[in-house]
Amino acid sequence: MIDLHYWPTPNGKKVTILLEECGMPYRIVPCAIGQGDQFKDAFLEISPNNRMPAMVDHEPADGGAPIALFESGAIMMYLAEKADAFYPQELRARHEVNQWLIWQMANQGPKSGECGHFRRLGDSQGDQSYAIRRFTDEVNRLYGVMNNRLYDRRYLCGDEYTIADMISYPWTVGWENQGQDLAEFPYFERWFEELGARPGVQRGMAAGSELSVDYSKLPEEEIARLRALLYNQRARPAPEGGLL
Ligand SMILES: N[C@@H](CCC(=O)N[C@@H](CS)C(=O)NCC(=O)O)C(=O)O
Repeated sequence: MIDLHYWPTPNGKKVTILLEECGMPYRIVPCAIGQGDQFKDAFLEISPNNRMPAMVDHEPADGGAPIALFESGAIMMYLAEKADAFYPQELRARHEVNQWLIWQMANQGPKSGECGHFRRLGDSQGDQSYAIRRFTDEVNRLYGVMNNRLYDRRYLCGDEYTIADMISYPWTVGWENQGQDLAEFPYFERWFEELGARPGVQRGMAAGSELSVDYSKLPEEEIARLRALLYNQRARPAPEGGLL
């Protein structure tokens, strides 16, 4: 059984899409990031970056001790390899998928996250217009990268639907809040509609939706509490007595 430490955000939904597409049994272990579960010692043991998703596979293929992983890209490569699905075996095809998966992890995910952060922030922390323009433009550039890629390919890596598509989808669902216009990206839109119609994608996107919180409806003091917890995080001190 797979334990998925999860909260229903785009980074979490990448993994539930894959699990649903593979029909792989899993258990959601809620990691309530608004309540600080990501800073608890037991969670940090499996995810030292204090971010979810994280995963524990209690039945790894080698029959050994459970395997714990953090970083959605690493989790997806692991699960797709285990299922032998959506991840081609052939050398060139596999590395093409790796390349686009890492593109997502290094570009589309972080830039979309910052875009959402600054667009939601408003003026409470001073003038954000440069940051909003910077990240809205970067996200626009990245939609363009996908649009050009999909101009003559059905999926990001060719004719086959792979984990590179699944990992890129959840961050695009909020295109409107990212200040984008899909009319600018017709080849991307064709892909977006096709993926959105897949039952596995729909189940993955809906996973854990009962946990969702509508932040826009929270009282001001609750929003201030969340900001104090989630924003401006700094290094956690290492314990005394380590290797020097
Ligand atoms: N690169 C990581 C990013 C994960 C990430 O940023 N997760 C967010 C939720 S989408 C989180 O756990 N935030 C907790 C926090 O900010 O303290 C991945 O793809 O797994």
